[in-house]
Amino acid sequence: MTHIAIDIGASSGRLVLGDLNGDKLSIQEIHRFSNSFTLSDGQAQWNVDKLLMEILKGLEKVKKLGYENITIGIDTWAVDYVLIDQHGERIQEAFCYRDQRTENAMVKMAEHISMQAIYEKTGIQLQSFNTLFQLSVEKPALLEKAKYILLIPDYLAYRLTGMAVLERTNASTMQLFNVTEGVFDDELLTLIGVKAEQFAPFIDPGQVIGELQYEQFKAFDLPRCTVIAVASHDTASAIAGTPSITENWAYLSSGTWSLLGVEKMAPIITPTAYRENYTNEWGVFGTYRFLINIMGMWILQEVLRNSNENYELEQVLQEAAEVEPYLQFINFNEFRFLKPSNMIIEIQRYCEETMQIVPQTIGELAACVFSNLSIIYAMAIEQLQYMTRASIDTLYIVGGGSKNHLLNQMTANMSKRTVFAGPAEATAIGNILLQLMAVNKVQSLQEGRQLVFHSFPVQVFEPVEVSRTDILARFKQIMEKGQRPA
Ligand code: LFR
Repeated sequence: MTHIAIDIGASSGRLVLGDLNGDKLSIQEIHRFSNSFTLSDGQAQWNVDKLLMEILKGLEKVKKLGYENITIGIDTWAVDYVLIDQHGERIQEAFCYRDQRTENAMVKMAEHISMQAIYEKTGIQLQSFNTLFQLSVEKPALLEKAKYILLIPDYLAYRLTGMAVLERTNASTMQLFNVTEGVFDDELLTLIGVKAEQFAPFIDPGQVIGELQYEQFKAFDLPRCTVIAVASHDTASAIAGTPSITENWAYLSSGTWSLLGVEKMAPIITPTAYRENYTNEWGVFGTYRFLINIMGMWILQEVLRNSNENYELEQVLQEAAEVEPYLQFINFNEFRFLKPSNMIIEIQRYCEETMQIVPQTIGELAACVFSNLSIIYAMAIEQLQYMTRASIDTLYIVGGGSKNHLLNQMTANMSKRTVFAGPAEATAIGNILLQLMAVNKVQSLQEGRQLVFHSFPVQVFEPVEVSRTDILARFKQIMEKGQRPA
């Protein structure tokens, strides 16, 4: 039996084949495709039909390679959803969490319930794009028509199998559950005019969702395919696939977002966690991901896109390495960086407004992004240590961003911690691990992580002395003047 991870991020998707041979896991990318939200009438929406089509194309390639019998697991970003009517049809296109429709949703909801009360119930960070706030601005008539509200990976699994489920690691990001009891919060549901029955039944990672419905996809030459529930939230998969073999570790899942946190067996819901906006997302096997969302590689991706040049990462890193770092201090978690019309202009404007040197070249812009991300990461590690009252010695950076060796070194320096970087494909690997656990080829999360450590290269970055105190103080000065975060 062969296992295929279908891992779809905000900027690309891939089908990855996992092969367990003795005590080594190897992966092979079978199909890769681009993904992005599109603006139609100014609204940011996903093309979920294209995603389904790419999955089917990828599965055809799997069959062509001679694999007749497979399992698949699907993970994507969180919070976004599709409304399905009673005939199983989509009621409207899926909105992207970056769409501006939720810009004032938190302020509006605060007229009925305080943000702190929502946090205390759900343990989930307050982000204007969470499903709770997206549903609060949805047209009531559309919501009423919805038989099911399905998160994106659940929707894709539904299209493939006809089975509607609510996978648990992704479910908590909706901000509709009581974090400890794991049941819907009635007050929140009532506030947004949604009923608990409009969500499909829970499924845990490792359980079978269903078989692919071949009759519906006759035009495609597909293998026999069982769809398994994995950690369908990409961040949950990435953390499951983190090769953490030391004690006292934190993780940084570095993709479009940077998710920095620790794995806990219980949520941490304190005034500090609320103030600093740390979340307690449900992870695999009863774990909690206590983490903070940092704007991450999105900033670089947008800078590169707006530069209208086809830069390779290595070229950008080389140019950035030649520029003096820590020349500008920017809190990239401010709302203005969530979806500016032009990231380069937004960064330059910020620098002008705060009377800092304005970065111009791609090297200067990238150095500015990496400098500030390394500061934000270092500060988050200190906060985590304080809030968890546990020491953190090592940071595991996984995901595409772990290839950024310049930023890895800057992060080691600023945080004064050893950084282990890689694998870049931790999300797909975590997805495959859960499938291996479903078929009893791997027995525990710990065994899976050992397997990842021994199977994939992990690069070590040791900290080098920098004038850290001064840099941090200057960053904090800018933060105090700052605007509200996303
Ligand atoms: C990362 C991620 C984050 C989530 C954000 C929006 O891809 O899933 O965990 O906060 O996207 O869904």
